[in-house]
Amino acid sequence: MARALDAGAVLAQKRDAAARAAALVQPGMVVGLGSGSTARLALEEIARRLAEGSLREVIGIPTSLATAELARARGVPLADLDERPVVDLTIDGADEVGPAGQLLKGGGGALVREKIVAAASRRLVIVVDETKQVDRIARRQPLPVAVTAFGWSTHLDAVRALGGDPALRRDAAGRPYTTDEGLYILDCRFPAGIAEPAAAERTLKARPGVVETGLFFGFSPEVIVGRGR
Ligand code: A5P
Repeated sequence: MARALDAGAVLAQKRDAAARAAALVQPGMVVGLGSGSTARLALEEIARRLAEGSLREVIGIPTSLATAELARARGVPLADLDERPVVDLTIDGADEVGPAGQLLKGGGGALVREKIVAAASRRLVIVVDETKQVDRIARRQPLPVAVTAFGWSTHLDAVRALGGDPALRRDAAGRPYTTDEGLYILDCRFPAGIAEPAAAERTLKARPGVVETGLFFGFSPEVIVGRGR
């Protein structure tokens, strides 16, 4: 189990992981730009290297509208997957890193685009602080499940049958939160984690209306755990 870290130490580790990942970006690469606070730090570092001239001709593939907006603000050239369907390297964060490179993602709501970009990537680099490491996936963070707004509540009993406690994600005004694709998210708590995540993924993905889950398997990610303090 990860030790508790104060906010300053967490930020220092995120910065370290982001900088080490950004250093992997080479001139001419198509780079998947992840979402969340750690991926944002990596994007800032890539933008800094482009601005100072130590990096050039990079094309970013953003995994969310928020990341696209930040990249544009920092002058990072962008394309979409229809223009550049093969991504050389994606740098993204994660909410949990479990055994054998299992990932839990989607705390920021970008799981659908993140998974599509990860699947299109030759290399997936995940940047985390040490608190994200778990011995069983979904033990600490709820599993986000992106579903169509139509019929969203039909999935609640299926999540409960898996041992989860689902809750519809809401925005600050109490309205259902919607993803960049206009989907709803069910945040599913599993008090003891998910013992058989691959089976849970199959069960959930088989349901009409379930678009994606935050379980990322089979991507062979290179996980960079930040160092410091
Ligand atoms: C976004 O939807 C998520 O998958 C993020 O990658 C994840 O929440 C990690 O975010 P932080 O780096 O902010 O912890």
